[in-house]
Order: sequence, then C-alpha cells, then structure tokens
Amino acid sequence: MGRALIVVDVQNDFCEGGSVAVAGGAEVAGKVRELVEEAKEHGYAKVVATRDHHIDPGDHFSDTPDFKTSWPVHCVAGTQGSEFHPKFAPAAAAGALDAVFYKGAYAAAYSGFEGATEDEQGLAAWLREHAITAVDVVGIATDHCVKATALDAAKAGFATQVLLDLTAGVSHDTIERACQELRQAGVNLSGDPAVAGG
Ligand code: VGL
Repeated sequence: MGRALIVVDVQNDFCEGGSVAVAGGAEVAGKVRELVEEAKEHGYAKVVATRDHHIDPGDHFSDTPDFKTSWPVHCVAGTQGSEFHPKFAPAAAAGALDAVFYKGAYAAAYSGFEGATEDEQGLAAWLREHAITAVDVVGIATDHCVKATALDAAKAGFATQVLLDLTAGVSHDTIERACQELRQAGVNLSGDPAVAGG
C-alpha cells in the first residue's frame, strides 16, 4: 500500500512578496521542489498538490483582516498570486505532480480535502483510487491549510505525517497550537516548525 506526498498551497501569495506573505515560504518552496524531484527515491508512490483558488470566497477576504479567519485578497484564480511559487513551479511543469486539487472558489477552504481536480474528483477519493494509505503533508501555512489538510487526512483514515521542516507558518502561537492539535489527532510530526511569524 502506497504513501503519497501532499504539497499544500505553495503559491506566490503565501510567500515573500505575496499578499499573505508567510516568512520562510520561498525557502520551503525550494525544499519542497527538491523532495518532489526525488519523490520516488523517498518512497512516494504519488505526489499531489493543493491550490487556494478563490473567485468570490465571501468574508474569507477582508479590507480589515484578522489574519486568523479573514485575510487580504489572495490567490484569486487566474492571477500571478495564485500561481505556484517559482522555486516550486518547475517541479509541476516537469510533470512531477500526479494531480492538483483546487479549493476555495466561493467559500474559505483550508483543507485540501475540500478541493477537487479539474475533473471534480476529491482528494480522499483520488488517494483511495490510487491505493494510498499513508500521506506526508508539507507546504504553507503550517497553522492553517497544512493543519487542516493533515487533520482531515487523519480523519479519513490515512496514516498521516507532517514534515515540519518543509512547512512555514503565520504565527508562533498558532503554529504551537496546530502542532498540539495534530499530535492529539494522531498525526506524526517530524522535524521542527519554522517559527517565522510573530
Ligand atoms: C491559507 C490563509 C488563508 C493557507 C489560506 O494556505 O494556509 N492561509 N488562506
């Protein structure tokens, strides 16, 4: 039974220079690219990615965001900010991703398990169809979309691990809390979180 790598939201708007810039995002993008390029050597049967893909997500966007449940406009479908970060994009362009799951068109969607491929297949169904039983989760942001994706993976019955060295998060406190929640849910945490925010 196979293991998959899930790359969460390694997009321009979540990296330095983006509208919801997470410190350390670009560095994570580069490290994730290296892992994706060596996915087979690392024992991954499949590699998938998620993308925040907003059209009109209601109060997920705000002019006065609290950076917890409301955010500046980000990852609007079709914009540069929604594209994969250039340090990660070459892996996608080289065909290293087996599927991409888009989420959040008309409402906030933190978990990749709320997303779907262009053929409208959800992540859990896709993983099961490809005989995946275990997943490693990496990407941005540790305390939001990585957390939500890993929690949903565990809930769906996948043996779930977060590779913290390949994540970047928004703030120290919420990263700490995310790590606690993940451990309590039976998610294995490897490495150290990059505590970059404030
Ligand atoms: C995310 C904030 C808002 C994420 C998405 O990808 O973690 N964070 N939308």
